Amino acid sequence: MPVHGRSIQVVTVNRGAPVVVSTWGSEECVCGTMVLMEVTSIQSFLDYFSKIRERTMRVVACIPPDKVEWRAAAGKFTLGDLARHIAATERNVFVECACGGRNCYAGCGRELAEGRDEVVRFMERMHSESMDMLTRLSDGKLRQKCQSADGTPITTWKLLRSMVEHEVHHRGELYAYLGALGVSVPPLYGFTSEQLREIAGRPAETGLRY
Ligand code: NI
Repeated sequence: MPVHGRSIQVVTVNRGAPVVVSTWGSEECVCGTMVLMEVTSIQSFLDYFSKIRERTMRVVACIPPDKVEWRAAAGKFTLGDLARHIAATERNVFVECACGGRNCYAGCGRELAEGRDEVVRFMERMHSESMDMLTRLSDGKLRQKCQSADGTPITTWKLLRSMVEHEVHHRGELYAYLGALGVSVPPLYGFTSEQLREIAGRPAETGLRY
């Protein structure tokens, strides 16, 4: 049974009974482990998205200036491509479409921003424009249809949800490529795997930083 509300909630099903497990939302479950996320408040989404982007920017800041256009293999995105791609798709695909426009993505090449500092500034500019546009989106609009990248109708909140997954996917590539280059990168939530093991089961002192 779905649980709906203005806030974003996570719901799972335990032997058929819905259980709210956090402030993120689930609409339906087909088994005891599957949880879907529903975005019902633009402000809650923007708060969440801001934190996602902060963690992405921490990784981008680790790209060595002389490795911005390094690529793992022919045909793969360079590190700079990945950063520019996150920003360009955010602004020109996801947010443009969520706000009633059409996909106007024009690639993620170095002509958009050259060098690590310029890439960071490009990302900040795209994100700032995107946040300004999304701030004007009403909660009601989240439930209405817009166009996806290929023009297919999609519910606006589902498109915004996919923007987050898309960013996280490419952030993971940044982590992997930087790791392969031997660059030290920040743990996602401030703890390494070893630290997580060490603190497991201890009384709470400081929470994970979501
Ligand atoms: Ni992509």
